Amino acid sequence: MSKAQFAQPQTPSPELLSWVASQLQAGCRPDDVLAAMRSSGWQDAVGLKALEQGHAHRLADQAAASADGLPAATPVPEPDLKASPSALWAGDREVQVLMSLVLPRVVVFGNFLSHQECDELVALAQPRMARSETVVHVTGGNEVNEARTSDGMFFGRAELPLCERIEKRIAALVNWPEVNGEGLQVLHYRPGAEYRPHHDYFDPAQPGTPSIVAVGGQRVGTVVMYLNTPEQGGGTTFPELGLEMAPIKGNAVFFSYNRPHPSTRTLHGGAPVLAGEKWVATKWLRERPFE
Ligand code: PD2
Ligand code: ZN
Repeated sequence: MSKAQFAQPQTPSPELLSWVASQLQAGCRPDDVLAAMRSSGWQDAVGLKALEQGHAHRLADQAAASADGLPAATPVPEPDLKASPSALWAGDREVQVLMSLVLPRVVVFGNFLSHQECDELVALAQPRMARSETVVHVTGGNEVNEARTSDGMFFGRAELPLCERIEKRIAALVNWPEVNGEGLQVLHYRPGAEYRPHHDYFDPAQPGTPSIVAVGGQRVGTVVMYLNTPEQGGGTTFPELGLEMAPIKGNAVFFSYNRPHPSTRTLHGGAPVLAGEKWVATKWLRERPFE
């Protein structure tokens, strides 16, 4: 390829615009954002255009949100996809970027966990499994619920070296402090079990929510990691997007939500397992340190 071809004018990609918007939302200085784009190979003219568009988008979003009475937007975890990489270094492992959607932000990662890590996590969780409970937003407590017919358990954050390793990997991959997260949750679905569509943030209209978010603030992102490959069914679905993630052992899906509101279009569920069984680990990321 000739030098002239390298010097072709670039246009900002959707991934670049999304990354710029997230950096501005997180309070980064425009000069620093521009420098980061330059070091990823983007021309300054493109970087400036992306900054301008990202800033305009953020102002429009803020204005629309306050006009509609929506909760304020908060910074969210964000993988660095500004140069559209096919793989990312997650601190101790290379992870593939298999699919990404900008709005809502959904990213599918391949090779996130090794098969050995998946098997170890299942073996460590198995003795502690109990029928899953969901948070009752009215009271802030937990109860068994027909919407979630899996069994589950929670590890404490960094409870075991394996948990800590996975938590560090997530933190590195989505650029979010390790302490701003709940411990890993492991879920086991038998044939017919499902997790009906829901949002992972806590509904601000429910009386129990202030006590739930008093420590750590709202949930702002989710990573669902597939610990096995069910024979049939068990995908993670986003009904508003017409999107279904195949549950493949070792892969993970990440999505974020910048305000606790359905406008984030992050309604998602675990489709019924039709044959075989399904194991997942979920990590919920919080606004602030969860401790
Ligand atoms: O197991 C899943 O696919 C799934 C789907 C929706 C898990 C969760 N939500 C969750 O743990 O929040
Ligand atoms: Zn969920």
